[in-house]
Order: sequence, then structure tokens, then C-alpha cells
Amino acid sequence: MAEESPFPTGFRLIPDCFDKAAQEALVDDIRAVLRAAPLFRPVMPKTGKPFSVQMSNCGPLGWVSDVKGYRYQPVHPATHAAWPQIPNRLLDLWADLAPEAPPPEACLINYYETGAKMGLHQDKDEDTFDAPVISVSLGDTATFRIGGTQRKDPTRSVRLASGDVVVLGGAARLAYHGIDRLIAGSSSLLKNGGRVNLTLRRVTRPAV
Ligand code: MD3
Ligand code: FE
Repeated sequence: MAEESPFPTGFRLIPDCFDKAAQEALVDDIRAVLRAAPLFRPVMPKTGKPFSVQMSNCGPLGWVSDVKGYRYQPVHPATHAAWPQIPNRLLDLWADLAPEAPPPEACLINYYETGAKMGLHQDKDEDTFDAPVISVSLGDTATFRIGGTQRKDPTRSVRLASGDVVVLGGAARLAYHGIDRLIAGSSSLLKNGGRVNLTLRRVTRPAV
């Protein structure tokens, strides 16, 4: 009898999708983005409680959170400048892994220092869930948790290491997920340690 997959349909992990040289090139791309669009520390809607993760974005739209709520907007919340373009290396990844989908509009950059985490949540601030979300992990390994489309569904823990890519399509697109912890010192990619996660997303429905 075939065993049931422990992951939601549409969850695809590609270990070591980016080799060391490609990871270094991607870190250089992200450093350039962050010079134009510095990391900011979002706060929770209503309570104003700061996130432990710092963020920035590239692409026509960026995800932000403040006391007023979660939303996508075309400018940085502090500088009010348009977000920088998504690096070509990431547009190429999207074209390779989601050839049917319209181009990504948002690339959220999450920066985790040791001790930072992200609670279990769904990504549902987009106007469309047809396209997958594609995630790239860089730096220290993280323990990632993924469940089903209901908060009460059982969850699984998966380690995401530097260079790993996850594609979340189909039912997995609306799965609950989060980051439990980092494994400090597990990678030497980032000179000050920590972890960068990039998530590419389609936000709006394509015109045609
Ligand atoms: C599963 N980021 O930015 S990446 C997020 O590592 C986010 O920073 C985590 O959750 C991080 O929203 C997890 C893997 C990931 C990204 C998007 C998903 C898993 C997902 C969307 C739907 C389901
Ligand atoms: Fe998420």
C-alpha cells in the first residue's frame, strides 16, 4: 500500500538548488537591494508588537505590516521610494519553476538573527492564489513547520538549509507554516550569521 505523503499536495523542496557560487552571487544581489531599500522591523497590526524578523522587499509591490494592518504597497515604508527591481537571478528561477505563472510582483526579504522566529500563519494577503510562492533560503539552517489549510491540522518540521528552494503551489499555497528556530553557526555564507529568506509572489490577477 502506498504511504500517504506527509506534505500537502503542491509542496516541493529542492535541496541545494543554488550551489555555493550562486548563493554568494544572490547574497551580493540582495546586499545591493538592501542598500536602496534598508531592512525595517515591522510591527503587528493593532498591538504594535515588533516582529523578531526584519524585512525589506524588491519588485513592483512589497509586503508591509504596521499598526494599520498587513498590505502590499509600491514604496518602502520609511524612505517612501519605489522598491528596487527583483534581481534577474530570481526572475530566472521563477521562470524555470513556475513557467505557466505570470511574473512575480513581490519578493519579500526576511532577515532572521539567531533567536528570531515566525509564528504559524497563512500567506493570504494576495488577490490571487493561482501562482505558487517560491522561497529561497540563504545562511543558517532553519526549522520550518508546515501543516494543512486549517490551523488545527497536524504539522511537519523540515530543515531548510542555505541554497534550498521550496515551491508552494496547489493546496500547499494556503497551508499554515512558520519558522520555529535557526540553527546558529550552521552556515558561513553570511559573515555575521543569521538567515535570509526570499519569497517570490504574484499579488494581483493578470489582466488577461
Ligand atoms: C508555505 N517565510 O515570508 S519560507 C513568509 O522562512 C514566510 O521566512 C518563511 O512564511 C521564512 O511568509 C517561510 C517557506 C514558505 C513561504 C511561503 C509559503 C512556505 C510557504 C506560502 C504558503 C505555504
Ligand atoms: Fe509565509
